[in-house]
Amino acid sequence: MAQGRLVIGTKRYSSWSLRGWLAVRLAGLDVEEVVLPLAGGSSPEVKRLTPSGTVPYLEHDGARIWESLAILEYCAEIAPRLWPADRVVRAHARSVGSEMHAGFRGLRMAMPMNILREFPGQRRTPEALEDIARIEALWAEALAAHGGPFLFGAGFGAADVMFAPVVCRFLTWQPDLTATSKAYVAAVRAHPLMERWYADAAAEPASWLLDKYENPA
Ligand SMILES: N[C@@H](CCC(=O)N[C@@H](CS)C(=O)NCC(=O)O)C(=O)O
Repeated sequence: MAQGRLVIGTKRYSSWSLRGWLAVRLAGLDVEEVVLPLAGGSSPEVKRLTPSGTVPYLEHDGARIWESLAILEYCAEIAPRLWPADRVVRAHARSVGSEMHAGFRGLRMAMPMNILREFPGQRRTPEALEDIARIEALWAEALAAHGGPFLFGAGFGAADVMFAPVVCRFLTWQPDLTATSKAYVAAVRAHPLMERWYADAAAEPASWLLDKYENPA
């Protein structure tokens, strides 16, 4: 029997859910997955099933965890390899992960996640471009220091989990990126868990589609 459940939003749109789901799957937690459609605002079903009224939300072996970063930290206690082993490198990885969690609003507002669509060249607001420049700089620094293909070396880790939805946004909105960023985007997209997430999204009901994400102005 499963040891708990992970409540997430539609895999097509729910960027925060992707983080929680990747962390849980990388740590190998045995939890039932509850996937809910989103309403593009506050959904009653999300409110009913979660303490914060937001997804992702994890119940596991007596623990109740909301906020994707807290879920990631919980998973990393079970699977410490998610963060780099070295204290100094781990501090760097935690910094970039926290910067993602707390920021990049300009990018998030302009270029929402819709993993099954492509809107190349659109929504290049000054705020989004400023965020993208910062993201590319921090990716380049980590990739150069640790040799890639992931931010802190060979393994897909916690920092990559935090940036996976950004990769999805870049694949949809296709801003101009450096060759280094493009290689990183390709490496993340090719990870087997990302393949699974995209396939699951494609199998979701058409009734879950939201016009504001399918037909952006
Ligand atoms: N900071 C939170 C944000 C979670 C969040 O805003 N999730 C959105 C969906 S991606 C949500 O649940 N919105 C409420 C709703 O759509 O009903 C986290 O990291 O988990």
